[in-house]
Amino acid sequence: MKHPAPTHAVDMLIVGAGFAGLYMLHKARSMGLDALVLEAAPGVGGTWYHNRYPGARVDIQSMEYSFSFDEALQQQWRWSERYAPQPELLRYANHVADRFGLRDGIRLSTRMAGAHFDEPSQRWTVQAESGESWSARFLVMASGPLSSPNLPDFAGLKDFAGPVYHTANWPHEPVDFSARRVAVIGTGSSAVQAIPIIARQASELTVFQRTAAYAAPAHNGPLDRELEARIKADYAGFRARNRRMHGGFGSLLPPNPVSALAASAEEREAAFEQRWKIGGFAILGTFNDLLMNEQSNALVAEFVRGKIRAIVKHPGTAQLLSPTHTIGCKRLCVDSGYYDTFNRPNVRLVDINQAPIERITSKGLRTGGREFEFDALVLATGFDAMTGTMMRLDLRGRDGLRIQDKWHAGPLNYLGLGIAGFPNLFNIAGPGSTSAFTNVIVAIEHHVDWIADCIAYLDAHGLHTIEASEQAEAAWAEHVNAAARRTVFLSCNSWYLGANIEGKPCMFMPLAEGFPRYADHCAQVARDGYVGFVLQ
Ligand code: NA7
Repeated sequence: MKHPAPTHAVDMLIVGAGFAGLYMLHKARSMGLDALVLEAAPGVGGTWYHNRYPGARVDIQSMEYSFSFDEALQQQWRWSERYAPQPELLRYANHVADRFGLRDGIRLSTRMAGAHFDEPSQRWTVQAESGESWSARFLVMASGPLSSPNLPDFAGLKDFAGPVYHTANWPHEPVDFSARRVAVIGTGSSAVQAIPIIARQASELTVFQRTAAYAAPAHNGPLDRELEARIKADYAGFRARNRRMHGGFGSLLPPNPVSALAASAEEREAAFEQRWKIGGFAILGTFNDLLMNEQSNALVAEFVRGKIRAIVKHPGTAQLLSPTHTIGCKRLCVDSGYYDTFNRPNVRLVDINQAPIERITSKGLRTGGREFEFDALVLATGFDAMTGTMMRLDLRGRDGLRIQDKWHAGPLNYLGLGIAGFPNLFNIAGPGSTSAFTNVIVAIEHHVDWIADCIAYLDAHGLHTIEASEQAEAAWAEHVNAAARRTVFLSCNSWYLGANIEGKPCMFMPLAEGFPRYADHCAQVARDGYVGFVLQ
């Protein structure tokens, strides 16, 4: 990165105009700060701008996956479906940008290249790929935990003669798969949502599966207007109750506070069945230890495998679709007809676990010595999650410390919010916080409010910088690890661990202790004068 003198000075530079960046900008302005958002895309919305693949929708119910910071907004906005589809979420992000007059604080189509901390001025110099640069006292990374698509280095990918799509970078024009032979690589959440729709359009669909996915039915449909009215009668109370839930959502149906091992086989079956009918993540709250105890986990995993066997008619396909890892260890998918899609005559499933993809050819791909031909290829291969975006930047803290060196063994930080050596840099919903384990909008609002309080504290005490201490970071890394060890989350190769990306250090990144405990912890740190941080 070159070092021209910054052309503009702001109090706060925010990276990303997804939900986190929008709320951070609004909050910063309400504090009288001069803030600017840089957004690489030509529109706001972050995740919901890019992930336009067929069937893309949120897996937390719309009434919960929305901002709570403004009563009029939450009262007036009306969701159409139980789980909002991507276009509606994108409209919501745009509505928020307009409603709060945020557009003039957002530079679209402006990708950040890097940022260097300048010791003499104690400010960040932030550079865009365009060459423009800004000087900012605070740098807020609102770039999202799932924003760098994972494009595996398949041999021969460039040789493929047809179009190649990535679910996280989908074209803006509708893609018409009718009368086309389509291949999908990957069977995570994105694939599970897209496959039933692609299968209805395509003449032939081949799904290449490395790891079978657990999916619970969404039972999506029009939003229940009675439920909406009930929630809106006391939306603030509903939000507060959700914030006391482990994942920041689900207060309408709290987890059953008993162990699966304490119930009889009949009781368990009936309880699982009841929650399966409700749909979504409800099944994982049937008992209180399903994600903590492998024995209990095995019971619910087998219940879901039983559902797969009941839905999928061909026993060999049912077997291949039946996951063998712990359920919930990779994020549970929430589906609409995924398993049933494999009953269609135009859909086939190919195992690439035993025989990985050898190469992509001009006409298709080769695996296990077999050739498969198709006209279009969909990569549903996920993300370089939680750290991918920051690790691609030329981000340098004190003494030129590069983020790539700082995080070579994993994303060290304190509370997920601050990084030693990177003063006045805050990371929203990143590693070390409950992030992806939470209703992410709850996580975002919590982080933005915490950052705002922190800045107010600095100003009230005549301080200029805040920075995590290395001791606090080391203790926090152990805290995050210890929380993961109390769960089943270390038992599979998930993106939580970085295990989906070749060469990425394996370190459990999100904090699994639950949002309420984490929020209490952050509040305590603030009450104690930001203990664990160095303030100057
Ligand atoms: P995921 O959940 O990471 O799924 C990616 C899928 O792609 C998964 O089935 C992977 O198999 C597969 N994959 C990744 N790389 C390869 C290679 N090299 N070869 C074959 N298969 C591969 O991403 P999604 O976009 O579906 O969802 C991400 C999150 O977004 C989700 O958790 C929700 O929070 C929303 P693997 O399991 O690694 O064997």
